[in-house]
Amino acid sequence: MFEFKWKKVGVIAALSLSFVAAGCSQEGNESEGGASKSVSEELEYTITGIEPGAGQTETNEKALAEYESLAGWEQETSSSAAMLTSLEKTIDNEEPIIVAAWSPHYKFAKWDLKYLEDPKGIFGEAEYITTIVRHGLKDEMPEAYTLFDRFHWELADMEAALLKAQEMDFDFEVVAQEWVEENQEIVAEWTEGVEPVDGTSLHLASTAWDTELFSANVAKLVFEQLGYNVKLSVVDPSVLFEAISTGDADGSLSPWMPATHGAFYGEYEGQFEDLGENLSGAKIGLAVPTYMEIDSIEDLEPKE
Ligand code: PBE
Repeated sequence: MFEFKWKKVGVIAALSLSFVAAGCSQEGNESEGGASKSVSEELEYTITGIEPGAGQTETNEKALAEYESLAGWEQETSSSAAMLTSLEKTIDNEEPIIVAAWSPHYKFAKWDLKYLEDPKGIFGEAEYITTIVRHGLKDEMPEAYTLFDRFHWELADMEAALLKAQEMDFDFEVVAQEWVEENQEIVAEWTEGVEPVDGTSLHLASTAWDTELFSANVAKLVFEQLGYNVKLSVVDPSVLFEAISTGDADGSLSPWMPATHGAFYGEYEGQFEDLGENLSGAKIGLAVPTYMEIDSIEDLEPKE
């Protein structure tokens, strides 16, 4: 299993995006005949997606397959950082864009965005983030199991932490450190009655999106406070489910359900234990800047 620094990935993604952006200048919104182009035409029937391995990338493909209005459309995948760079540039120029979006995420605080209505319910109503642990953890590491079971964030707290991270160059170790210092009451509730351990190894798996990097780094600190020696692996969702199912990793606070990671969850169901949600009120979908006049996925036009 590999580990990597998110910041580095962000920089590489942003660099590769600037090549793409330099290579293709936006066309004006007049077609050759002089008639106004439709939004769909201006978008070149393309949705700006994120990582190929993201749960949402699959869900977007499902939407492309099931909406007649999206027939012939494509999803351009790259990375979340590249998507955000594109979004920022496009908004600066007041041009149209449709992005893979999810919340909680700072993009909704930073820019005026709206989710497109999804009458077919492909993206589901609301998502929650759940905690999963490997089979056997309860008997072998009951203290760790109790902590995994107790971790929980209020949506507003999570949103505040993500905004802060954005201002702090996404240094989630520091953001988590500060959150733990400022929220000792919550940490005390989580750790109440849990016996400290003496250097027991614990392997935490996380995906690389902001919410999860925050919760995983907080969990790591809390486990460390109790004497655990924590290894944190940041991996793709498919690898994460596999790692918990094989027992390679002990637990994770990362899966988004029911829509985002439902397929991975189903594939490994029965091979891990689900301890229930650690955050509710999440959402995924397709979003556009509010200056765009469309409101629904069905307002788009299929490619001829
Ligand atoms: N996300 C954010 C992830 C999970 C968290 C929605 C981009 C995904 O699609 O896998």
